Amino acid sequence: MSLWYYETFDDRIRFGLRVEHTLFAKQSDYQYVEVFKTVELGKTLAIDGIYMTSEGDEHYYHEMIVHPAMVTVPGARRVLIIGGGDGGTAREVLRHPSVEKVVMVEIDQVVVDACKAHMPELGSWDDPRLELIIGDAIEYVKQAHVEPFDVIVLDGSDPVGPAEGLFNVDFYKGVSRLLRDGGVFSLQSESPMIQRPVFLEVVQTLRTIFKTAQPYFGPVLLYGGAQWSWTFASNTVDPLAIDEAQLAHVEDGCKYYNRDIHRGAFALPNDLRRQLG
Ligand code: SPD
Repeated sequence: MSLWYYETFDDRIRFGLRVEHTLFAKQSDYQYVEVFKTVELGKTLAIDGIYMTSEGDEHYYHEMIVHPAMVTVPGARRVLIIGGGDGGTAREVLRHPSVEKVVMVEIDQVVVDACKAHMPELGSWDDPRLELIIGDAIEYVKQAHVEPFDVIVLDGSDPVGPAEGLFNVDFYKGVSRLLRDGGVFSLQSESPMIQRPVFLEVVQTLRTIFKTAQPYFGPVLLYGGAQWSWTFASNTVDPLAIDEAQLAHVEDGCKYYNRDIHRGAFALPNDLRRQLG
């Protein structure tokens, strides 16, 4: 007998992985959290039927959501992570020695506990620079009175369930309020192939708030097997202006990201260029 786990995209596409066994499954106050072992990608986290991360390909996603922003802010010291409960984004941020403080606001303790227990290699949970706040990031960006951040990373799920409110103009305004001048906001912005309307909307909405919002692209097999996107938003920073010192600290330790990937990832295909105007 074989067991498969499928993510279904609006009843149009199904992406499946063969499962060896389940490690964890629990309904939290917010969502259904599962960790299971797949043949192709090893231990895998899914939430509400949506693949989140896997030990086999998490490096593509986490390196790409973090480093393009981090290497363009010389001496980035304070970083806010919204979501990111599996710990992979924080791990990549903490590889930058300039970082003194990472605040991570994740809504679901169950996700953190499941990943600590079953995918502990994803996180750098014991790093004293990491402050984990279990709470609602929507309220945090509205209300927090803290020193502004050099880099803010939004590592959320698709725009359904608790992540829905992370995809709108009010939320992005809150992020902009917490970002210092010269800071960068990076976020996952869905698949330009499978979820193009959402992708376009994210980029276009960000462009109403930030002077620059440039999508960039890379592979994440787990997300439907198609191309994935992240977006770099800032009022002052050019995404291609890499700070060599900042890059030097992390480039050799990455499995996917490097300076050539950085430059190439921002290339915009003609159809998207036309659609984004
Ligand atoms: N389609 C799923 C998108 C999920 C993006 N975030 C995943 C969390 C990895 N840290």
